[in-house]
Amino acid sequence: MAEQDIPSPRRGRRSPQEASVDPAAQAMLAFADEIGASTAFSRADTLGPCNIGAVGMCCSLCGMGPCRLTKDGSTGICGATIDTIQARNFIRSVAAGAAAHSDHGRDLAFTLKAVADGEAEGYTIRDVPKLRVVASHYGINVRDRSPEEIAGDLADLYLDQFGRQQGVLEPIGRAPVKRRKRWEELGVTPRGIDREIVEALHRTHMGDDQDPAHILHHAIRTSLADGWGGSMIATDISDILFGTPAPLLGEANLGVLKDDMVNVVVHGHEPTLSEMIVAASRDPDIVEYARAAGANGINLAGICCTANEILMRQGIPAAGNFLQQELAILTGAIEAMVVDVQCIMQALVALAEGFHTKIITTSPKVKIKGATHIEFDEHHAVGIAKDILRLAIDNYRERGATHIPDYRNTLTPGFSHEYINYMLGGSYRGSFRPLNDAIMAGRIRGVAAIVGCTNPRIQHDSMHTAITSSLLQQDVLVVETGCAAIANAKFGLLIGDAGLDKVGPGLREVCETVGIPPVLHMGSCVDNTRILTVLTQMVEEGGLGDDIDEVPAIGIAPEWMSEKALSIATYCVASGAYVIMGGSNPVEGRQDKVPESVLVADHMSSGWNEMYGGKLEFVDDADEIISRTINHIDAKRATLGLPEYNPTRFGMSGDARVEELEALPLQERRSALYGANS
Ligand code: NFS
Ligand code: SF4
Repeated sequence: MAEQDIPSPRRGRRSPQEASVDPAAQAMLAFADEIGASTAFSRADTLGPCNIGAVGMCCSLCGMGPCRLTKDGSTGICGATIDTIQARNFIRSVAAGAAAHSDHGRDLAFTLKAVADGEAEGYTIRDVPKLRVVASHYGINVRDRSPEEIAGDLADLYLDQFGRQQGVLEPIGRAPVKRRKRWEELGVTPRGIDREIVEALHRTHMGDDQDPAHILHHAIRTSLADGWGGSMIATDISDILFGTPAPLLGEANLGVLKDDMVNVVVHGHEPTLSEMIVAASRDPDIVEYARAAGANGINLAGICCTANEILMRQGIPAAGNFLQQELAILTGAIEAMVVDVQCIMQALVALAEGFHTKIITTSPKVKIKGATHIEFDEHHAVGIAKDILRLAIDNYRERGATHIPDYRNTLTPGFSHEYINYMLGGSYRGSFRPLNDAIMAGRIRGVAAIVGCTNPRIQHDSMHTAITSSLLQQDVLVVETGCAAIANAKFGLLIGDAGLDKVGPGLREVCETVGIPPVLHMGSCVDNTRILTVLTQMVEEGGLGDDIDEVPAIGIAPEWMSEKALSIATYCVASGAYVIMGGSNPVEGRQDKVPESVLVADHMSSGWNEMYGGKLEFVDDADEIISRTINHIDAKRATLGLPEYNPTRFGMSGDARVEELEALPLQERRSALYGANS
């Protein structure tokens, strides 16, 4: 068919199958075409990325520009070189990402403080043991004191981390000793969270820091203030207030929406509001109010990291990841989409106008023109949550036809580092020993953290699922957070033994013995700090080196899009990890004929590798990511003197052998078990 003959909505556009590998998303994209609705997918098709900006060859930091450095040797009006521009753009992204995570941590610290002071109705300290463990890290007296007293001190200490001017950020003390020493020697130990972020902005104002390596050095420090600062604070306090996750049963994908119920989708990041909405949705008065409106009750579901927060603590289903926020609206089944901060598309409001769905913004920091704003305040959370639900219920009668795609899968999320420790050894001898032993013996080849977003420029979920499946077959244990975890949950890789036939024999044996899925869902994106903690505990357990950069582990964000992902990547590198980002490469642009040019991409890979034992690379091909991952893991094994990975060494897993035997006729089974003469 000639281009001009293709019916207009499809011209120059990917088919639903090309746009996503998720059948639910495909169904909704087909429906979007049918009704002529625009989505991020269709907009990505019609609006190609700027080929200058995408590769970091454009600066817009002052009014003399924007300057496009497309010619070899060209500079900005001020003389800024391409390397300076790339380093400046990069650190600005890291600063924005670190700010987003850390401001989320700050708000949780304020909530903890309000709870300690008895000023936050509805909230309690649900995990007192964790509160005591965390407070003890910082030398806060936990003996003979009430949880509220301890929480008050911890909240003060955490709030103090943001405005600190000097010294060392306190949570840094939780990193391995060798790592902390290295940071100190290199001068990247963060002082105060806000200070590092502000300094990143100051340094990149027109006419400041113009040495690319020097700028990138501060990018490391800024990111550390996120990973070992703001994000870690967010994870700690979320666990203390809402409970440390442990495995439970959940569901993921758009099929969790219900035709006969009031569907309320919570989308964004902070658990403070979503936890209250969960509680309010179980309130008998609210349930009765929903029934009076003719519905069979209230059905809550999450999108993005809010989904992860309430999925792993409350078992509330996830309707989808980042790219499914618009697709959820298209079902016509959502009475209210309640959003707080981060990863919320402005397009939701215009899209929702075609349906009855109300978009409700709740954060004092985030308003969207045309949305309903009901401001959240942790001092009156219960009442606000109920108001929001009543509004949703009142909207139920406005609902028209629905198109809920019947796809969902079960998963077992909730693998906090505390739970991993417990599951490997039980209450009395909880430890990482069995994990370390399995890696040392080669049953588990290594560990990969697959994290981050989905991005409409990449076939939705395709890289996440392809890389995860391949690594599992090669006996790599996979831990996941964020939208990556939701992606693989939808494909059934996060549930008990369902996916074990697709897993290598050594890893399968470990999963069967311990009773875990081969992919461990560790939470939201701020919870990537749980991965830092696991790596630290693996190092402290012994046998895998004495610093994080020696562990056969890797971090991968195959479909990244947000600046938070760049901050996470940078703090993981600074902590000693090899990190591969799929998709677009913001430091790709080069001027090959500039001899003195310090190429930013090279600095992030070989330069940082020398300094931190970790490196950052952008690779857009799934097979290439897989082969670099395996090579890296095997090289780390070799350096540690561990036996070379051999998939046949341990034979089949016990369960796989049983299955094989059961398939044999009785006589053959006997001889296989007891020898030919039996
Ligand atoms: Ni992470 Fe969570 Fe998803 Fe990306 Fe956005 S939801 S904080 S940034 S898109 S993984
Ligand atoms: Fe151009 Fe320099 Fe201004 Fe950037 S800072 S826009 S390179 S003049």
